[in-house]
Amino acid sequence: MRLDVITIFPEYLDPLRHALLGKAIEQGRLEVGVHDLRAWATDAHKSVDSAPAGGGPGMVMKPQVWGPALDDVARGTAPGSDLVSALPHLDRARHDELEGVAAHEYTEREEERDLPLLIVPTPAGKPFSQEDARAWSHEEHVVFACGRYEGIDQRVLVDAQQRYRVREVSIGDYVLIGGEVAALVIAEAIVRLIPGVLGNRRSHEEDSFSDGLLEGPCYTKPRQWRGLDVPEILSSGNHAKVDRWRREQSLLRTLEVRPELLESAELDNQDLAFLAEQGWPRA
Ligand code: 6GU
Repeated sequence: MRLDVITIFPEYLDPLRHALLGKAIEQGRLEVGVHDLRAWATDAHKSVDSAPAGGGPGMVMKPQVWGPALDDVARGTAPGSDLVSALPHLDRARHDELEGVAAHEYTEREEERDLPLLIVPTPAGKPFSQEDARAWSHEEHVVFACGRYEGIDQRVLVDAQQRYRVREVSIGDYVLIGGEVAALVIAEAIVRLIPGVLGNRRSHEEDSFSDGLLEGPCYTKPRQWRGLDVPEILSSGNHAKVDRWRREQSLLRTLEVRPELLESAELDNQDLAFLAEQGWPRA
């Protein structure tokens, strides 16, 4: 996967090079480019924003700057692009040609294949979900457009929609200063699902949300710590009983903190019987 971010605060994206994402870059499974939007500003002051049409507080990011920035970055011809990996963009392997990466069906039209997915983090977007992360982990090229101030002139998005697949997404019901931190959140959620990036495949099959439930508690050695015991069942050696206990812990936790998730979770008769003992569903 190639991942590009356009921002007026490139240093904000430094964490992309670290830890999990840094490992994916080293493995050749990920290339990252961070681009300073000001490189596309044309006036002497390198301004990227101006007063909102119709008046009001704040500033709006200018279409004349964003338009060419997106076009260059989408095409892989961005000047001054801060390449984090040395792999050249144009003769890169498709992600499904990389070792250990399963091929997947391309459902997009032939001519759209090489067009990037454009993600625009905004509190006015659709809620970003684990399902989105799973789908987007199969993309070859993802571009994040990080807006600051009051936002980006809407015509940039309308224009981009004619060529790219544009997704305006929010990471939660609160307001951030700009899209940078949200881009980091979304990038991490996507990249960890690229085959081979997380060592243990089972560990994301068991993630919270993968089955629509929250994960229950986990324990390790020692068996007793500060007077607190690891639940006895976990030392029983009975895998079926351990699995059932974990499932019930997961159901209990979901019932306690996110009961609305139970409405759409996949529950079997055993789950329903257990939840009934807990008084769910209520009346
Ligand atoms: Cl994606 N961007 C900004 N600026 N604020 C947010 C957000 C995104 N999601 C929640 N708040």
